Amino acid sequence: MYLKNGKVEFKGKESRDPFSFRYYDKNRVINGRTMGEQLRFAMSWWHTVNASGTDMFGGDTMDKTFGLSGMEKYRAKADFAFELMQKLGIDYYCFHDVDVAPEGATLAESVKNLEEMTDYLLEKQKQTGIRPLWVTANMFGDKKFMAGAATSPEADVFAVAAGKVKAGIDAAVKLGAKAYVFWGGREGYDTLLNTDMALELDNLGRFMKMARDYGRSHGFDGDFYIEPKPKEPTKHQYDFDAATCANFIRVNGLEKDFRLNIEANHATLAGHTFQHELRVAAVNGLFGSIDANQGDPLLGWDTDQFPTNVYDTTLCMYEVIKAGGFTNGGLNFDAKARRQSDTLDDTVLSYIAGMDAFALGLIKAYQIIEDGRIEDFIKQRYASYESGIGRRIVEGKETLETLAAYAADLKDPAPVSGRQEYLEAVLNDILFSGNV
Ligand code: XLS
Ligand code: CA
Ligand code: CA
Repeated sequence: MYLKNGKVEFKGKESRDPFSFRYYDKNRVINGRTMGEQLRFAMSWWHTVNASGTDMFGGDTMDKTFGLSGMEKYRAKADFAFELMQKLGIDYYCFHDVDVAPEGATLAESVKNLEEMTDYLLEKQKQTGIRPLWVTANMFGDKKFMAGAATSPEADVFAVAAGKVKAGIDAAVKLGAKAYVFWGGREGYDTLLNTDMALELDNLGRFMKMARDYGRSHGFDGDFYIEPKPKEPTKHQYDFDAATCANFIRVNGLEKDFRLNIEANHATLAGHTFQHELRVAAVNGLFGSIDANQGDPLLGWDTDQFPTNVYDTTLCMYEVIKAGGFTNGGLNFDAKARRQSDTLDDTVLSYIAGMDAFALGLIKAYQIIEDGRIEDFIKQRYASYESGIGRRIVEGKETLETLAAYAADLKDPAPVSGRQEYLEAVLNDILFSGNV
């Protein structure tokens, strides 16, 4: 197995060594900061360390048990995870509570297992300098959460979920994570015939406020993220998309503490582009972190594939740069190797593909900005708001009456071409010519 023998090195774009980076050069400085600092790659524990190829029609194609069971198995998985991250030069990881430690029969037992395993993780962190990008709790897998966690009709389920989040925040503080994620697994509904939507939404708000209050009074100074997703597993998830989450955050007064974790595959499930969701987060002041993956437009469910589409990674990094870059967030590969890519070598190759696609995206995103044709076009397109009547509109100095008087004798204002095809050609030009 490759992993046993080598470390993945940057060898440049001429390299034909499949186990090398062709674009990701961790220490290369672009615009004043290294690629590593700007991309902040993270490994997703659930896919990389646990997912074993199961789908609706068949069982495992990969064995990730290391021939062990119980806590021993979880320690072996942690050893594997840290070895993989070191070989790839990845500095962060993301996990759900039950990814790293087995669930017990009661909340107390589960928390004990988690504490034991986070002791182990902390040791490995000290040896390697790797730490979590974010932590979360799985509140969707177990049967008790079949009707939701914070939005469950059962108050006892709400209480267990609260206990899991408390333990998750404690783990985040202990391991030095600067973010805690809420993906509303089953926080939604399948039919309104059995659902009190108003109570469920209020309870979800109450739950988030409890998490914030607990975190802020127990040493958690990072970000809370909500991760939008429109459907799957429920038919309608409350955190449908970035705009819906922005409204939820404001309605509940959480905007000081909460931001968004945007996942590419979830954006497309919502009928949006990845870039759209990132832009909505940014214009609302809620850009936080990214789950880096891609869906398959022909399949239409949450396939969580490794991101290899360079158009998407470029436009993503363009949005990240325009939003000021990551602070506590980063690029978490919420992605799994395909069922037929069933060897550990495939896992390594998948990460290389995703990391290189984002490195190239970062390089190309800066080239879009330096090239200037797209940016200048947009500036020019809105130039009428920089002086005269446009400027007065923007400054709030006009009213419907003053504008009606101004417009009364105007001839039909001439619309200006949006030049979409030209701009798409410019993007191609930047992507397929020039240096890397
Ligand atoms: C599922 C989500 C999940 C979150 C973390 O679709 O992507 O993996 O990222 O709970
Ligand atoms: Ca995700
Ligand atoms: Ca997903």
